[in-house]
Amino acid sequence: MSDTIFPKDFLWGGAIAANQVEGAWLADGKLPDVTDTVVGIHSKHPSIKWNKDNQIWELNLDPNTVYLSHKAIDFYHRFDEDLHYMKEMGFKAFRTSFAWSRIFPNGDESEPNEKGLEFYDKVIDTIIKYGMEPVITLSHYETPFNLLARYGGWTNRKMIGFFNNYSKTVFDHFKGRVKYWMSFNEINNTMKYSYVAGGILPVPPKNPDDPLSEISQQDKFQASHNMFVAHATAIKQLREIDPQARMGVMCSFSQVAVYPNNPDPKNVLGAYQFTRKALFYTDVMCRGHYPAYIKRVWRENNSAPKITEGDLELIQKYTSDYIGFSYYKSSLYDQSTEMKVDTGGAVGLDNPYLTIKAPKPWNWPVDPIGLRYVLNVLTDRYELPLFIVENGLGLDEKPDANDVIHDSARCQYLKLHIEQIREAIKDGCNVMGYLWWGPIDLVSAGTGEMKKRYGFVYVDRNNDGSGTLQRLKKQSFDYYKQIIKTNGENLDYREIEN
Ligand code: BGP
Repeated sequence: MSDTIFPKDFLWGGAIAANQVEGAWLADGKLPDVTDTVVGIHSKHPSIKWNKDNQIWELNLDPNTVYLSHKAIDFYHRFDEDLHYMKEMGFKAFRTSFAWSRIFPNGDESEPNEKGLEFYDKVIDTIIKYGMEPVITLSHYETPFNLLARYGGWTNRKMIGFFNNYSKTVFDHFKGRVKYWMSFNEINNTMKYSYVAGGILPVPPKNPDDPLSEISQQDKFQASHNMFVAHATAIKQLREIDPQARMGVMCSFSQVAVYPNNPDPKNVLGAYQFTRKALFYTDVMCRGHYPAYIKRVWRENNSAPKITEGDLELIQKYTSDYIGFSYYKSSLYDQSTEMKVDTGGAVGLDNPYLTIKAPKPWNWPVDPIGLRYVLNVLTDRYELPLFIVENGLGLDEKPDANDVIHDSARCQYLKLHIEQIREAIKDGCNVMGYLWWGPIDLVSAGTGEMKKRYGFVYVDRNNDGSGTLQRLKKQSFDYYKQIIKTNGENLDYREIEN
């Protein structure tokens, strides 16, 4: 046992996203969103086709492809049972997203789909009934497809109005019930996953067979700018409608734990510049202005966004209340190798100092100290409350003959990361909470598969779409329960394994 470090009101819990769990992709008036058109956000060719006559994109599903997210784990019909598992573990907070296109199916309606609101009434009320604080993402890669198909998505300034009609509707509707909001999941992924995260699609396309290749740097900065304005406007709305509530930014900050490969100054500077690609987003959304370094990028690449009068004042005035972020892994930068990104952060060279074996086939390196590093960088730069809204380990696992799922690797991952959060709190970081990514198995965002399982609860569904959808607790279930019960004090998991 070590000292009690975690504050009494620390928000222990877990996080999921509508599109990765709900299924029921066309139920009760919902229409497709951008994620419904792909199998994983790494996909470069969405299932869509250009209709020249009507000048609009249409869905073009491949009958031989399994789009697992369309049915997902059927949370839409099983949310009570699933949330009950979270209650059993003692969760204090539960994060999910609203599927924007359940509430505004086409995205450009003026009135919401009542059935969509009714569904989230039930979900929110159940979360609260089970003693958890709801944490809601307004769009977790879930822009209504019609907004891309017809308007080109976030490069179009009209998107600000559509989004803020949606945000105002849900703020009014859930006032007093939802305290923690975030606007766009991993908004910094707009640069790399411009279609799914950035919600950008050229209309009309120059090359209808490969529209994503047409998205320019300027498009990405324009989409980001429009999202900044929409985020700031949402904060303004929230402060008027529900002053007790808080709006956070949400970024993928594994991309901040980027280490230089060696002391070569070019690598040190290069690694730092790489982290700024992610920090740029919080610089704008938390400090309230565009940082100087980005203006050089705009100048040299001719990629400056069009900024409308009043935008900068709005961004300056309405900054985020807290920083929500995901952290999965660190990466190693060397100027000789091109850095890539995936849903877990950045991908560079292998780091020989990381000794825990990265689970295959995904090979995401395990680096708990990287989390402490990120927490400290963010504290130094912003001095804002920090909310770890995603951290987790995906494993390919199956129940044994006795229906037991041995996941000590997950327990170890949890233990090591919580130890580092404890250190960061001692360092002086203001950490509000810790949400495990995927407390129940769900569809992977990156690859669209079921095989990459994050849950404390197993779901019987496979990559080919087969499975009974039956739920089963894994060994880590009791371990996380113990951690929460002791407020992060008892991290011993040997007993649980036996
Ligand atoms: C983050 C996303 C999540 C989630 C997680 C793990 O980028 O916000 O939606 O899925 O990554 O990634 P993956 O599902 O690809 O393993």
